[in-house]
Amino acid sequence: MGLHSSKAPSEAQILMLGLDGSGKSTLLYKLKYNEAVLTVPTVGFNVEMLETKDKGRTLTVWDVGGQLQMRTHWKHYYQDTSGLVFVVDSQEQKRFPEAKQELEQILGSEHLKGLPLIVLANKQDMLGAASPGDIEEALNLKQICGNRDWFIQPCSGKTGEGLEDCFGRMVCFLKIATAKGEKHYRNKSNRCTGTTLIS
Ligand SMILES: Nc1nc2c(ncn2[C@@H]2O[C@H](COP(=O)(O)OP(=O)(O)OP(=O)(O)O)[C@@H](O)[C@H]2O)c(=O)[nH]1
Ligand SMILES: [Mg+2]
Repeated sequence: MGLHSSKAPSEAQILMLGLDGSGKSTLLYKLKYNEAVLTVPTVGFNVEMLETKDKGRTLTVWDVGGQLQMRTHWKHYYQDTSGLVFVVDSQEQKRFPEAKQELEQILGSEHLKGLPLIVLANKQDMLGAASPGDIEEALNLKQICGNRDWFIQPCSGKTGEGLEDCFGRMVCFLKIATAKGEKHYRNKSNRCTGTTLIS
């Protein structure tokens, strides 16, 4: 689903990417079922529909495997995406350069130009987890995000903390884009406080 229509879409596709082991599947199932699911590395994708408390609006979240051999397939999921979530393992600081490189490549895609981005600083429950500020700097977010709406959200797929805020904020970003009737919009991040909860 694109964002060209002036009518608010009731369903939007969200693409969730990130390095292998960053916690994408864990947080998706925590959010959807409020359960700690024992995950295995995703070969292919998982997809779940999340209902929001916003007049029947739903988000279809695609969680695509992040192993090296899976990353070449990421581009096949770009086409109908309305918003991006990029998950970072906050504890694995030695992989921040790799995460930065992958995110930079994703954001360079023409299909994803101008789409809102939320970076999830996951595994905040772990000792030694980098702060969102440190991750923002390590990934050089201000520069690589350009004019798109973006936000970095601390969270834990284990405890569930921060997950509803993330997708609530995404709903808000999508509404702003729809209201404007355009795919490219800028500097409105401060209007989204992430209060729309996912049920
Ligand atoms: N402590 C802690 N562990 C987490 C958290 N999120 C995920 N994990 C663990 O991290 C490991 C990898 O999680 P996955 O959800 O499989 O990671 P993924 O990003 O889906 O990995 P791929 O499918 O290979 O791309 C698992 O052992 C999870 O239990 C978290 O917030 N805190
Ligand atoms: Mg997975």
